[in-house]
Amino acid sequence: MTIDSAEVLVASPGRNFVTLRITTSDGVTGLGDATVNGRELAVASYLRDHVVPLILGRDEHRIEDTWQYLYRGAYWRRGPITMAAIAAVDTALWDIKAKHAGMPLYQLLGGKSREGCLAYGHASGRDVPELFDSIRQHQAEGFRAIRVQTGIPGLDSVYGVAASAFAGAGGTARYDHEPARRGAQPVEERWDTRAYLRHAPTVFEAVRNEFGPELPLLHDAHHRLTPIQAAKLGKSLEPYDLFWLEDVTPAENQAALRLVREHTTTPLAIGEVFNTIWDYRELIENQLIDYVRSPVTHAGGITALRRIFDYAGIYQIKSGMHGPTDISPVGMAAALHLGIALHNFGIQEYMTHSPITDEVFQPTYRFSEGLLIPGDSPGLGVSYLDEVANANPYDQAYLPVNRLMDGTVHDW
Ligand code: CS2
Ligand code: MG
Repeated sequence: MTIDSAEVLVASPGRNFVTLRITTSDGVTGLGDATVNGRELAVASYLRDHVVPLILGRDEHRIEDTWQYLYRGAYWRRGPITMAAIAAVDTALWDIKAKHAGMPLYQLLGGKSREGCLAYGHASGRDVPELFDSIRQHQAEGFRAIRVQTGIPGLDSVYGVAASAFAGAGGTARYDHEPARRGAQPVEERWDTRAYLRHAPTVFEAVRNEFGPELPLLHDAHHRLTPIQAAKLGKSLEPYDLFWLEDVTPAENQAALRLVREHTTTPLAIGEVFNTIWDYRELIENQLIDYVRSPVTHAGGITALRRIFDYAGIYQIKSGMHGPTDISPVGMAAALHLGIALHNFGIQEYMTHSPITDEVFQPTYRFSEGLLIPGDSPGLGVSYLDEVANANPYDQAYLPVNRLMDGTVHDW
């Protein structure tokens, strides 16, 4: 059997997605997610113009060989666009192989290592009372671990907090935060690190007083602190026993985390913007992080991410796969099949997709009592309804750009 066709599907059911659909000569289809938020068309072109012509006619069973062919054969390696394109091909081929085998993908990956994948939800509020409402709402939905993000006095908008509540299921107010904004230009936000460092510990103190010591709490500093500021935040949050503190400082300079480690025992999660095992090498070998955040979609697919987790497992570092809405249900399904099979699974991020998104992708994974469980149908357990997708064409959207109060461009 060979790869007969490969379609690059770009649409915007709720938000923009890029999906690769491979069909084999015996009519089996496989799906892969290639969505890079705010740069979707770059991956679509990379796939359409440079990858699809190269994979047509190839043996769909040779996943590792195809991975190496696309990675080494490109000469120009790594980076978010290349690795998302390779991830889409890889994921689609694993979907096809599992369908050929007549089993859910996790069975091919070694079978279940647990009954389900512990998931964390996004609670947020412009202030503490709104945050408490959002935490209670997520607990009512079954979440057993909660990410906490709040507004900061003096700042109009910050990462992770919806500008306004909108009606969720059953009319309850929801504060989900979709970071990408439709438009020809990115919106600009202002940031004040000192205000944030003063405010964050007071929020976690309030949450612990209100919800007690057991509830696993996560927080995303979203790459905005210098190493010493990151050390200070980690230390100031220690009394509140966080499950993890995420992206506390930009990690291109992996050694920066040494300074953070010297000052705090707050567990650290990093990697959602990483694309290869090389981005992690120093962090993992020197025990500088506790959770690997890469999703299947951005780290070269199941073939490559499984390798990163096996490497991290040597250092007792666990998975914490990125799972916001800009990871499509195809990417989420792939994460769950890998996550349920993996030994060193830690936790899975779960930002629920909108109903129209789910209508297109028909995901068979389910959320039950705080756990995400992949479907049991052969393959990944996702589909792609063209007619619904095509009724929602791509619509340009960008992530915000961040500036300090003096106008200096800063990490968003
Ligand atoms: C975030 C994301 O979920 C997270 O941990 O860092 O929301 C991130 O901002 C978006 O995925 C960017 O596209
Ligand atoms: Mg994050």
